Amino acid sequence: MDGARTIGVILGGGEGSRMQPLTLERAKPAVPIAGKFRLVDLPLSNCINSGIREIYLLTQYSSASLHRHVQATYNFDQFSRGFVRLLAAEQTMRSNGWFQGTADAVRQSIHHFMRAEPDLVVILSGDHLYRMDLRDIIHTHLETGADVTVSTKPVERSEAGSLGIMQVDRSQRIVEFFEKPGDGDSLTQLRAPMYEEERYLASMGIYVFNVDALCDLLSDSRGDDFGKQIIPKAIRNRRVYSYVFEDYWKDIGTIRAYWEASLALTEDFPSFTLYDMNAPIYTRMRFLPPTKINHAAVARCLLAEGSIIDADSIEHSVVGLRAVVREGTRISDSILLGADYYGHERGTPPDAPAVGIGRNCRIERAIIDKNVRIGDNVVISPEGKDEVREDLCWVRDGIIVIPRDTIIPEGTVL
Ligand code: ADQ
Ligand code: ADP
Repeated sequence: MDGARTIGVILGGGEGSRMQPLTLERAKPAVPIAGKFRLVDLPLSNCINSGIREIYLLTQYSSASLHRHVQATYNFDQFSRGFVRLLAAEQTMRSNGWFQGTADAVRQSIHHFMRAEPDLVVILSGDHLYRMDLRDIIHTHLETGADVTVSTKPVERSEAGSLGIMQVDRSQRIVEFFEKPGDGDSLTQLRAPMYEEERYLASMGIYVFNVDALCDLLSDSRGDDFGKQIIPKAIRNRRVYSYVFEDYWKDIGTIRAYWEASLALTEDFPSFTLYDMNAPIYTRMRFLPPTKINHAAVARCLLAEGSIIDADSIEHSVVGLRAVVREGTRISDSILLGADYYGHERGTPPDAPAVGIGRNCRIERAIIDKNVRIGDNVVISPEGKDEVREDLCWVRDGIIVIPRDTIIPEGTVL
């Protein structure tokens, strides 16, 4: 890494409340994406493909599911010094045992990283869909002699209000930063000077810090968030530069963003490709059989392995691992997260439908979480519904979500 010893620190997620019910029983980084991966596989793969093999993953709560996934997937061979270490808030107990924000998460865990004696600390978010060669930002960081480099992306006005927006001088040094300025007039003054149309330079929440600068900025206990306090403070006292990233990048912190980004992967030529074998996305090896389509009209779909499909039609959808869809069922604009097993599991009521989706169902604009059992003739659609939070379904952002392990009896109309 240009001679600098670099570690990666992934912010594994706060409460994840905007992703509920998907995050009711699992940490946000463990949320499945693209049928077979988990969100955390993206920053982890970016680190590994960029030669960063000492990685810390900070989580608010140590979910068993995240542990299993990381331990089963990221085992480096004994001759490389690589590891992925999970650090959960409760292990570093402050008064209430929770990280107060992104910077506080790093502050409370920093003593673990310092043992690795890094020169540079790359801080990444756990809920972004993108592919980035981190060697490029590190190279820029070293070349400019920055204390901190913020990865930035030019965005339209419609997106700018909810991101950290900055102004740079000719040398790309950041001179002003406004965390989530909203839609007000202040935005007009922030237009990115080097872009012709109305575009703004947004922080991607990805930072490279010289280790001394990071320790110093976190040393007093003021400022629990990078965006709100630490980056503005760094701009006042330190050399902070922007590194512009022009490729695909999406923050997928809400149900809507998750649904849109997932379905965008089914386009003929998606903006984010899963097929770049120079920088593959790693995940757990499962040794599943191929997906079997007995009967179905399938178009614009991602199908993960181990599924059995007898449907009438599946369109513009993502079908996860071990999904079972039975005869006559029509699915569109939906994400099925699949299942951990086939058929009946011990402990489920004997008269409950088998795991998967029954016959002659209609499912649209839905996210069906794992191990859901849907009987025959069920209709699932968000059409005409406002926000709902019930046992059988949640409706958020115009999408209907069926929580994990839910049993939906035959004939139910949701
Ligand atoms: P947000 O994404 O809104 O803005 P934040 O909610 O602080 O910032 O989360 C950043 C990342 O850290 C996310 O992956 C989140 O899950 C994780 N995280 C949040 N709280 C955490 C905690 N207590 N412990 C561990 N992880 C936690 C930030 C920047 C903006 C920038 C956007 C780009 O502040 O300036 O524009 O990212 O997405
Ligand atoms: P999720 O994607 O919903 O977070 P989990 O990670 O909990 O799912 O489950 C993934 C895999 O781990 C499945 O194969 C499941 O059967 C298995 N599994 C679930 N609970 C346990 C457990 N307590 N011990 C061992 N394996 C488990």
